[in-house]
Amino acid sequence: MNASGLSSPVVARSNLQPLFADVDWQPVINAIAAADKILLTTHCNPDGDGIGSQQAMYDALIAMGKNVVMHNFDGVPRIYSFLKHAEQVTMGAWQSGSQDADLIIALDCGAKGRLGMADAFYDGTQLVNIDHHVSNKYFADINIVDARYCATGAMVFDLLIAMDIALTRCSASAIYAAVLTDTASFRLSNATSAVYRMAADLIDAGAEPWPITIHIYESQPLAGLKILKATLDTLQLRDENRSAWIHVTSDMYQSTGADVEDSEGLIDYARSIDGVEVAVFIRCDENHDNCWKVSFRGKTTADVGALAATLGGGGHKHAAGCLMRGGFDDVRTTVEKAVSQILG
Ligand SMILES: [Mn+2]
Repeated sequence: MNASGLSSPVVARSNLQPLFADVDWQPVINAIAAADKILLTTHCNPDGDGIGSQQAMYDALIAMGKNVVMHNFDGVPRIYSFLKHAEQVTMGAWQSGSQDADLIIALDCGAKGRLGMADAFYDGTQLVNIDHHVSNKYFADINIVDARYCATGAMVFDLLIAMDIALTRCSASAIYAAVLTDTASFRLSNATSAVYRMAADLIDAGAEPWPITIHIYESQPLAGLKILKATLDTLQLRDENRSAWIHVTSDMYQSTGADVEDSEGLIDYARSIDGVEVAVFIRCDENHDNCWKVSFRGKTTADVGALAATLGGGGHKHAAGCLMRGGFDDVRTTVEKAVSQILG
């Protein structure tokens, strides 16, 4: 996709309908108007919604002539680096005083800790929280939290309309990427008719569905397929075939040349099996020995968020996780017991 150099509005603003006309964006609009320098950020281990929302906001704010910077603790995943302003994102831990923004806008982030910055980082800086997670902690000075939205990117769509900022090919593509990923390619129940209408507006503004899909879903490195193969070899079913288990050890990362990003989404294969209610993915923590990241996915009735909470983690009903320490066999046994209990 060639998104560069095309910033002229394609869709007349007056033609755009917000998804939800009752959201009061005025506090955010006022904060943006008053700010000299704005920092846009999203959660650790960012997904397409976090990155897409950030990219679209950046595009809109620089069009307004604002001084804007972007910083994510974990930067931008490779598959979203095609978005026009991705290279502007800085990454890593920032210490107190290392940013001089007077307004921070956190996008798609349910809790302050998930931004990955020390608390001192925010000293004296106004914080805005724009998010669609039902579990949002309302951690900011201004909180626009609305779980009716399928994606934070869809909230940015409505904010741009409220600010009377036209969509560009760049912002439309970024919002499309956000919505594409958070609706599982417009397949989840959050993909309402209004979301499809918004997608049509985005396409009219220059978002190209297939090139964007190629970047996000059809550009896997070979190592990604190798880790998929190795991981599927670990597949086991338990609990009368209602739980599916896969894992990745550090040896498997080394022998395939894959990294953590390559193993994102592998758990979906485990969940996809007919009759499986809970999928479990255990992978080594790349930074710590004897430390394991355990991900859970539920399909229908099982509440894996509650399950993860019993193991010291958390999340949503159908997607959750926890961090566990110890040898693989011990961790696995502990998790097996917890899963068997909720599948009772
Ligand atoms: Mn999201």
